[in-house]
Amino acid sequence: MSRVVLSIGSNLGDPLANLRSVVDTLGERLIAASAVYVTPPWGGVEQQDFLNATLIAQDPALDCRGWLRFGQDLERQADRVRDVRWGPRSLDVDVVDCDGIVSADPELTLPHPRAHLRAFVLVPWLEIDPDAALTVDGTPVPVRDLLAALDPADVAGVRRTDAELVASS
Ligand code: A4P
Ligand code: MG
Repeated sequence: MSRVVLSIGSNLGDPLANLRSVVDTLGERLIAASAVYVTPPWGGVEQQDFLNATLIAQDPALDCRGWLRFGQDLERQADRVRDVRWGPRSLDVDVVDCDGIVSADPELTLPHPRAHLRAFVLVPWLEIDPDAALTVDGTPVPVRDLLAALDPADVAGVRRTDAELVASS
């Protein structure tokens, strides 16, 4: 059993459909999905804006490595090509946090080593979990404090859209 926070992003192909593919595959395992946000590219590569969202999910049959593979399978299904680091992609699924585990394993670093620097992860996460905390340098820090420490221009650049990931019933 594990509870995971996933950050999903896309800026190639049909970005909204690519994000929805993750939610559709999660099905009943989805606990919460943020709104969809338009976000300027992070990391210095000139490219189109991204659509990003943050999800919380739970699966009795998956451990944290299982969640990494889950994300990688979906990236493959979205025909993701790995060429430029931090470059354009049809789908990126990052494991932000898994059961609060801390690990420096390069194959699955937990929490995600850059999540605390990224408004496009933290803003949607705070929307679905106002009490969320992330371990940074060994200390759990409220996500709202991490956001307050970021450049306000970066935070303001993360803009909520009306798009829904989960079909409203
Ligand atoms: N890996 C280690 N830890 C993790 C983790 N917690 N979650 C390993 C996911 N993967 C993890 O990833 C490279 C390796 O990281 C994998 O082998 C995996 O085992 P990758 O997906 O092949 O390569 P990448 O995604 O191009 O590299 P990287 O460094 O993971 O990039 P990021 O950090 O995912 O950043 N700007 C906006 N606005 N929105 C975005 O979504 N995304 C990126 C990608 C850059 N800029 C962005 C966005
Ligand atoms: Mg990635």
